[in-house]
Amino acid sequence: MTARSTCPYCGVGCGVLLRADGQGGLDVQGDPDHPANFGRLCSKGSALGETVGLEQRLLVPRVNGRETGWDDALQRVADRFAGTIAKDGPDSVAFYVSGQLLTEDYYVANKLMKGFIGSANIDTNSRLCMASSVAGHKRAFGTDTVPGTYEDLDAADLVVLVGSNLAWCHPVLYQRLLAARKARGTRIVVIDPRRTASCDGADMHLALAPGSDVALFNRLFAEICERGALDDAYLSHCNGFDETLDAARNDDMSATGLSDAQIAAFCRLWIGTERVVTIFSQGVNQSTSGSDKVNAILNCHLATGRIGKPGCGPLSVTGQPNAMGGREVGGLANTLACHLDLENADHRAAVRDFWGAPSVPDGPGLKAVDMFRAVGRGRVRALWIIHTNPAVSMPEADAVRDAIAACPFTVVSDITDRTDTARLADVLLPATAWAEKDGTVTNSDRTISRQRKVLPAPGQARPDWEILADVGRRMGFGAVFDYDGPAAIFREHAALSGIAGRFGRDFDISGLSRLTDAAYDAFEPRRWPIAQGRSGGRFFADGAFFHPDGKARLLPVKWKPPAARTEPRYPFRLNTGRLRDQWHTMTRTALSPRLSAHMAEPFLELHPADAGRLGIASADLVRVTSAVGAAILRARITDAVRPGQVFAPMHWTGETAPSARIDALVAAATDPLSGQPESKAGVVAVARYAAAWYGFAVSRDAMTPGADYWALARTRSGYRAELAGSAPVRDWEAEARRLFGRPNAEVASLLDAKQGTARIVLHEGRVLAGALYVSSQPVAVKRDYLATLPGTEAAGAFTGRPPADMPNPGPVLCSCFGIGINTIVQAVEDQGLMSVDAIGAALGAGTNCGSCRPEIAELLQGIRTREAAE
Ligand SMILES: Nc1nc2c(c(=O)[nH]1)N[C@H]1C(S)=C(S)[C@@H](COP(=O)(O)OP(=O)(O)OC[C@H]3O[C@@H](n4cnc5c(=O)[nH]c(N)nc54)[C@H](O)[C@@H]3O)O[C@H]1N2
Ligand SMILES: Nc1nc2c(c(=O)[nH]1)N[C@H]1C(S)=C(S)[C@@H](COP(=O)(O)OP(=O)(O)OC[C@H]3O[C@@H](n4cnc5c(=O)[nH]c(N)nc54)[C@H](O)[C@@H]3O)O[C@H]1N2
Ligand code: SF4
Ligand SMILES: [Mo]
Repeated sequence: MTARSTCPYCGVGCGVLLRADGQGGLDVQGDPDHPANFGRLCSKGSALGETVGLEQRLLVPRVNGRETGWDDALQRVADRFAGTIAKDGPDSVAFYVSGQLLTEDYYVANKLMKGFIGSANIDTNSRLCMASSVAGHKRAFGTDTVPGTYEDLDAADLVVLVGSNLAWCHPVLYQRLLAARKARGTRIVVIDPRRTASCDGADMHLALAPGSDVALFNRLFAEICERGALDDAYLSHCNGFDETLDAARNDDMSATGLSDAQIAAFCRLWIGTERVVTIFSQGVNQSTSGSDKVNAILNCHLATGRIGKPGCGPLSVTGQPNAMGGREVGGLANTLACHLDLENADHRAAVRDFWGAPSVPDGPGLKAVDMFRAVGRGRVRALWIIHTNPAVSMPEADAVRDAIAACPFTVVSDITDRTDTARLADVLLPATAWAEKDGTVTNSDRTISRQRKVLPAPGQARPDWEILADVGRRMGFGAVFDYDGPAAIFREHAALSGIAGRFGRDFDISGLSRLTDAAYDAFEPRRWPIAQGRSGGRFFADGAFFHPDGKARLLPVKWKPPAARTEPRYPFRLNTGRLRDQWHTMTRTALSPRLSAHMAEPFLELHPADAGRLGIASADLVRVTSAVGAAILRARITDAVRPGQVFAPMHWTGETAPSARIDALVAAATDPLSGQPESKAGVVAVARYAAAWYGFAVSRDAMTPGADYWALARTRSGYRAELAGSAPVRDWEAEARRLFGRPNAEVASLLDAKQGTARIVLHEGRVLAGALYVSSQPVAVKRDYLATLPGTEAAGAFTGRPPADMPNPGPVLCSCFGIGINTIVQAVEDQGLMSVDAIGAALGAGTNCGSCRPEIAELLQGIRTREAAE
């Protein structure tokens, strides 16, 4: 049987067709009828089937590391929370939750904390993600409303990506944009300090100075006025024009570091194109001027009336699959429920009465950064972390890790015990994973879709909503947490939104408040609002806004630099972000050999001029330090970053590369309005890491590296690891036996103490169990070939190279079909292929999800340039 469900990764919210094979396996295809993707999936969605295995799953509740039953575990949670509240008041406890929770889970968590515990100390990883967009939307529109839809991308003539690497982070939307470009010549502008895969299809890339977006959009605003491009009729629906123009004219566009000609060209294009969509994401939100950046963008759309009409508007793309749903239920510490306001006494009273709750807090609770600081200071003494991994993903991650460890009582709900956060839990609760539970999510364009259960709950795992409701009942809050399933929770949420609708709020899905269980099961994707008299569509074409006077607000904003200044001690600006084939802290994507092949190791991108000056060569390791922490990463020398700027991915953790936890380096400076941390503009020092030795290992089974630097990745035949250390190792054979956990395997080794090289191959029977290659320089072996050998009888392990007659595909570029760079280069040279499409036709590469097409294009460009030079 095939079930229609939703991909559990990014906020595009692609529909998937799931078929369980009855043996724990899952076949995953794109849903041709889902309006977000029409059948397309990216590399991560396509590889979902590789991530549903149970080997790393948490299956039984644990208290202080010992397995126990649900009754014991949840009674302890309830008693400890109740006891702490009785002694120190409701604000001595906190929940830290996630934009990956389903709406039903999120609703129950918010109701429990804000309605019944009586504190607003519930915050979410959306604080690190969407908080600045929420704040910016509310300031401009009066509510947190995303005006447009995905269809606008099909109808736009210009799409501007601001701080968004859409090609890697919302790949299916990016493919949709490229399709529109092919059909109607849509122009694309990328505004990002760094050259990304999204620049490949772009007409213009503005590599502005980090944090300077406000100055650029202020210039655009001033130009809009000077060139007479204002929409005067629409402006009658907006307040604040004069102050905004004044601020825009007086801002300093030189802060952008862009030339006058570049800025003029951008303004000409934007102003001259009526149908313009401005997509923004973390390069905007994760900044100490994040909210101002959002408003600077919204100002330009409002002043031109380019909002709410087909093909125009600002579009904040959400990161997580239910980041939008979390905003709807009011899961942030400063929001209520259904887009109602915590500060509004009428709103509070209405929600309190609806819930039958004793009281609702009248002010905001602790936002994420402050929450973990309060934990560290002992002010929050019972903490429940659900569906997120803050010991890795919060800024000042070492301090956050220490605070969680020191908290008198920490509960963690996760699907695995192998996370930096789960390892710190006093009570660890096994949750069902996405394919094992029912509920709803809302994507970036307000479309609500069902997630459907197709696999049985493994072990004792339970859905998050059920765990939360059980604790609510055990804390004595009774029948209001007696739900017989997610449909009942959804109906309650929809009914509450009807009250919000009566207060004139945007989020109203009261049309679903009487959905039967059967209708909930059969629910088709639908965009909100869903209420009498209002259904789906866009907001604001009519000029009706949600401030008390019904008007929008233009906000005077002024550029300000990032909180940390570069200085002689910390001369580099550290930018961080995402890779195409990993999801956040890798608890799911790192299980997939296909996805792990794309970039198997954490790295730091730095400019060739900086590398030269610091004596850093390609493949060296570098030590990166900031005022709050340190990391060791592989150097990737590239002119994709500007001199003085470095970039590192956020994904690696204590489980996969403990010295590469990038948030250990990031200081917790926050936007004063939104509380969102500046994750993209820290300052650091970079130096060559003086390794005494470098190692590369492949293994059939998991390895336990203990080196100063290590990074572990999955392969089809087992695992691979990069290693390095600053202290010499005396006995490499003993080290290899320990690494591979095989004290009795047969060992063949080739050691050269003078050269500092070692090759050690372990066999069991005739089968290769593991091989370790050591050198005083970065190890030069054919990694992709060696990674195929464990578990086979192949003899090539000792030389580190494939036999001459064996093809070596090289590093994987197309994850969907596992096609390596060498295969593509060979085909280009042998068959004279001249385009990405021709390569696709010949090899299949790039024809499934399309996520690798920008990289294929870059490779092709490289080959052509090389040929031209020869
Ligand atoms: N593959 C993959 N996709 C994902 C995720 C994932 O983990 N992996 N996570 C999802 C989530 S939760 C999120 S929030 C989204 C994030 O999606 P994006 O926001 O697109 O991703 P990031 O890589 O975090 O950052 C985007 C870009 O901001 C740029 N940037 C840095 N500083 C500035 C600046 O001052 N101004 C401007 N204009 N740009 C700047 C960075 O160079 C980077 O290229 O991705 C979602 N999709
Ligand atoms: N430096 C830097 N730091 C960043 C960012 C950045 O760009 N740069 N981006 C920030 C952003 S935008 C985000 S969204 C965060 C993301 O950061 P996190 O939310 O910390 O990262 P995830 O790996 O998505 O964590 C999800 C956890 O939930 C678990 N899980 C999976 N399914 C379930 C389930 O059904 N139930 C439960 N209970 N648990 C489950 C997973 O195993 C995993 O441990 O990182 C932020 N941190
Ligand atoms: S774009 Fe990829 S990760 Fe995002 S929802 Fe679609 S398939 Fe999933
Ligand atoms: Mo995010």
